[in-house]
Amino acid sequence: MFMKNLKNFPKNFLWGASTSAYQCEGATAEGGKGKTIMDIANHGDEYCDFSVASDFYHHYKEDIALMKEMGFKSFRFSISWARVFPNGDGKVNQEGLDFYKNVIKELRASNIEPIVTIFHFDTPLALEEKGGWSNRELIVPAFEKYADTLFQELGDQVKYWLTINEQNVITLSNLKFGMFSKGKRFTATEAFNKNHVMFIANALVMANYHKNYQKKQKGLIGPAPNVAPAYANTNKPEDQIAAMNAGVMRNWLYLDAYVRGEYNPIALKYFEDKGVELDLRKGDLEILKAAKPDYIAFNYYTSMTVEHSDAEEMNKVMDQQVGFDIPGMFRSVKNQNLDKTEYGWEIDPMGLRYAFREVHERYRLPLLITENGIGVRETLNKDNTVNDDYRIDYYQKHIAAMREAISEGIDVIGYNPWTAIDLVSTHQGFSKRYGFIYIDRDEKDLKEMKRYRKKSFFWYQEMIKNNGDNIM
Ligand code: BGP
Repeated sequence: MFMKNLKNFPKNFLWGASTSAYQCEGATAEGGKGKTIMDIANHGDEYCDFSVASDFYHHYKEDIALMKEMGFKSFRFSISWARVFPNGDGKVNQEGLDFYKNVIKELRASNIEPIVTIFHFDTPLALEEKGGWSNRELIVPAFEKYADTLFQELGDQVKYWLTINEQNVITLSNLKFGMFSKGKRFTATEAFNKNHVMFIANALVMANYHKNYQKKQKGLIGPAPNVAPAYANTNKPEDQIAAMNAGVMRNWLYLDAYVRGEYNPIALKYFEDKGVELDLRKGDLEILKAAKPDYIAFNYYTSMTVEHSDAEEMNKVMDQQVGFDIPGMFRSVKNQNLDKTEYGWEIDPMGLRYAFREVHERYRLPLLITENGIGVRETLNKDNTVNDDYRIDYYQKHIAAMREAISEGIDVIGYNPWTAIDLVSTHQGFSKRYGFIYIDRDEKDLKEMKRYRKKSFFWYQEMIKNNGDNIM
């Protein structure tokens, strides 16, 4: 876009795409799977639930064949905790484990590197009913055991592990919408203590992998937050401080704990001022310090633009994914310089380069994109395809920005946008489509669930064939 002398993408760059279990698998009551909080989520009559989704559970071979045809080098997907441990704890469900073994076998046979997320939003219901991430004594050992089982059973075939998807979005949603708790909003003390429990669980799992598996299995492990750069709305100094605050509360609080094993001091000051009582126990900081990720995976959709605010109440902006303002620290506003998707998410390819630079400056670890994409209402045209030129344009610009970051010397190891196949959006049903592959179903009418290649399918295929050399 703006740069001379672009570097090429590395030779073994992981070009692929992403999904998550509850959004694509369906078969929620098959194969011995237990219920998760997503199985009882209800986002209104207008939208479908997650019970059938893209029926990946029954179509995985066909879907992986299409990924192979596109030339994927990697595929990032998540394991449903309740498929492996129906109650979240207790006895392993062999049938559930076998499903993932088969998926991984199919990927390996297609020369596609599996990138596996251990936890992507879908807490087993049996654990949630006993407090979920608020019940540290219950959930931390259960999560450790679940992850350890995956390392033991799948670790010889998996080289890229991701611990927790978007812990920052979970925490900020708990504060603002209660997205993962049937609309129950948590107090700041509750939300940040759940978050702390996740930090501990994440660190213990990473440390276990490093100590007991890494040498033999030669894999890497890291977290997968959602990173959004924060811009100040004006050059007023107080807006610049607000942007720094937003960066901390949206990104660095989480990454500082994962990578440096410490709480960000600005976040601690906020906790103090707001009366957030963190249940920090003896030995916790040692646990955090003892674990350091091998790489940082992050999801990037958009940036945020903010200004100073003394407000006590949450900003009511809901048409923007990143309207996660924190009263007293920053307030999100619209960025007049950016276009938006039809769902109101600002499109900011240069923000991706900005995010790469910030994360690289702070942590100096290899970086992997695990989500990036555009959600659009789409229909199949008469030729059985979708002319999704907007998606091609979106990816073209984001990949160009990533190439610029690589040219600036940043170690980026792969790009796995959202998503390979159409699937159910986290809270806006099946009509919000993100895939390279169209799945012919409506919100309620499942039709035959046939798969069709969108125009972007062929564009991505060509791009991967050229290893991104044609993107600038
Ligand atoms: C991320 C989640 C994904 C996915 C994506 C798109 O936050 O990790 O699971 O849902 O956003 O969001 P949505 O489905 O709301 O459009």
